Formats: sequence, structure tokens, C-alpha cells
Amino acid sequence: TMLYTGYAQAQHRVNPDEIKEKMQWFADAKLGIFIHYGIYSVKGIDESWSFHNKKISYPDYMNQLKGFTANQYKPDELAELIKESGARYAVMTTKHHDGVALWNSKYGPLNVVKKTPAKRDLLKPLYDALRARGVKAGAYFSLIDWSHADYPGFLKDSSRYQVSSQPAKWAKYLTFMNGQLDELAKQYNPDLWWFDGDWEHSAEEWNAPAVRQKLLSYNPNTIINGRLQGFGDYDTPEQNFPVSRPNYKWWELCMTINDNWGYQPQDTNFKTPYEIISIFTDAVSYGGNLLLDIGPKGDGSIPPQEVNMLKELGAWNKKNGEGVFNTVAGMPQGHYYGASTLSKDSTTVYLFVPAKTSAPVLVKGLKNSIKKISVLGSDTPLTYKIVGKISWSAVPGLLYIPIPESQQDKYISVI
Ligand code: FHN
Repeated sequence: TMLYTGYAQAQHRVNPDEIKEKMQWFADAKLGIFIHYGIYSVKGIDESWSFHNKKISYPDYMNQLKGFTANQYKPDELAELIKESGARYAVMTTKHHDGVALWNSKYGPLNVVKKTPAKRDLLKPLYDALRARGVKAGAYFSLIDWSHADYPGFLKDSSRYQVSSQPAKWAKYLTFMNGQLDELAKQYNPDLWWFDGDWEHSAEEWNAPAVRQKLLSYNPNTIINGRLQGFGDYDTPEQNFPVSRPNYKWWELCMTINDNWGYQPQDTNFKTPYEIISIFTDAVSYGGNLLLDIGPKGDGSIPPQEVNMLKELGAWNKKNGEGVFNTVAGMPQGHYYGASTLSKDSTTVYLFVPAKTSAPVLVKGLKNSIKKISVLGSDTPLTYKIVGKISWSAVPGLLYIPIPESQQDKYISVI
């Protein structure tokens, strides 16, 4: 292939046939919303990385605890916005690499209930609000904890040690980490676990199969992302362009709306709705999901540009969602110059056509005869022309479909 893809694919150690049933809602969901919320949004700096990379001292970073009020954090409104976007699941950072838990963990003192003026569990009300709206609740959890004294690499260069040289210390860390996972499983029963940071240790060091087993023992239907050194259920390419299909059955592209995961006031490089929808439909056309990230401000309010984006996306999905949700990957390339999907029963093909397309859309080599062609959101059937029809068969050969501008979507039409 000539297609550039910078994404290193995970080694999968789970047999896809064994998880097929529980993966169905995920395969149908197509859109999730990622939420990076933590004390880093107080100053609006890099989540965790800012102190790890010594852009700010550790004490100054942790000083943000004092400013973390969450007094504009409104889980019901947030869940409503997520629902409105058309997303069917949301993934909330329960703890980033900085080690600050968003729930009242009894493992260690570092959580927003004990250490910040917010003084409350931020997870429970959000998960309840999501579930009340039929949106699945996912837990992002950083395996890495750069605040824990037993974790190797608390600060970038100091406190690093080889796990093999200090097994007892590492075992203490794993006990702590697993204790937190037990708490999350028992208190919130996540529909999906979104691990991060597995790259710092091997599957053996993380004891990854045991972690997987443990989570499944709490809830056999829970879904685990691939960042557990391969002991997860789906692949997780990140900010990977052009969108390409990983060689694993289930996958999800995670992506920021601007250039950062958490809230950063100077970052105004927001993608446009057209860009987001084109990336979204590309992912879906290759059989994947999009996990689109928002970064609430320190007080918990959502930046207006992100609110707008989710609303635009929601309006588009409302009109065009039939071509996206519950579909399967589209036609192989060569049939059509763009993204496409198929209905599960293969009787309908959905073509995604950018706005203001004036030349007729061309579809090549369909094997089926055509019943009807129309634009989602309009009842008027489109006229079309078949070129090269073979007299003794119903195969259309080349199919040209002019799309009147009056029927076109302002971003991407679905034919
Ligand atoms: O280091 C993190 C980063 O801060 C962010 O949370 C992203 C989201 O996928 N994950 C990590 C890098 O892969």
C-alpha cells in the first residue's frame, strides 16, 4: 500500500470469536465522547506531562488542587449535550498519569474529594446522568501513576527503577493500582475500561491477564480497550491520519477537537464541523468508531467551541445518522471515491458526499440492481444514469448520480 499510516498496531491476545456478542453495542455505537477533566484544567496546561517534562515544578502543578472547585461542573447538562451529539458512550478520565483520582479513593490521599475545594465525587453523578439517557459509561484509567512513591519514574529522570531489581516495591504499586480498579468496578461498574500508559511496562509486569480476568469477574460484558498490552478487546489508534483500518475487528480512533486533550485556553486550533464529520465518516466507513475528546475548563464548564461542535455534530447525526449508526464498513475502494457504509443486511449502501458537489457522483461495478436512490433528509428520489449496462444482466456498470444542490447537506450529504 502507498497509504502512510504512522500508527503502531497492538498485538492482540484475545480471540475475537469469544467476545463477539458483548462487542455488538460497541460496533453499532460509532461515536463516543472522551472527557479529559482534571486539575490540569485549572491552569490550562498539559495534563500530567507538564510536570513530567519539567515545564512546571511538581509542587506548582499540584498547587492546582487548591483551585479545583468544579463549581460549574454540571453532569446532567454534560450528559444531555453528549446525548444530543448522537454519541452512544462517553469515557471520563477517572485518573490521569498525575495520579489525581476524581473519586474518593481510599487508596492514597490524592483525590479531588479529599484534596480540592470540589470536595465531591465527580464520577457518580456523571455516570448516573449518562445511563439515565441510555449512554454507556466508560472509565479512562491511567496505569501509570507519576505521583505514587512506588511507581518507577515519579518524575521523569529521578526515581526510575527496574521492576526486576525492586520486585517488592513494584508489587506494592500493583496492589495500590488494583485496589483502585476494584473500587471503580464496585462503585461504578463501567461499561467500558479505557486504559492508558501501558507502554511503560510489559504485559507480564502489569500482570495484564489477571487485570483483565478481574474486571471480567466483576462484569463479564465490560469492554476493555487494547492498551493493556494486548489483553483488551479493541484497537485504539490515536490522532492517526489519514484514518486507516487497523488489522483488528473492533477499533476506535481517539481524537482531539483542537490540539490538546485537556482544556488549554491558548489552543484555538479547532477543527471545523466539516473536518470532524469527514474524519468521523472515514472511520465509520472502515468499520471503526470515533472517540471525540472534550476538555472541560477548571470550573467544569465546557468551552463554547466544543459545545457548538457537539451540537453541530448532533444536528448532522439527526439527519444523517441512518447512514452511520448500526451500519458496517462500506464498499472496498475502487467502487467509489469516498467514504461509504452498508446496512447490516447489505441491501442499502450509503455514500458520503462533501457539500457543494456539482459533478455527478460516480459508483463503479455494483453487483445489484437499483431500487431507489435518495438523499437522507429528503423524500424526493434522485434520478441517475447508468452507463455500460450489460444487456443480459442487471449489473449497472457505471452509475452517475447528479445531486441537486438544494438537496445537499451543508457539510456532508448521505446518498
Ligand atoms: O499521555 C496520554 C495523553 O495525555 C492523553 O490522555 C491521551 C489520550 O488518548 N493518551 C495518552 C497518550 O497516548
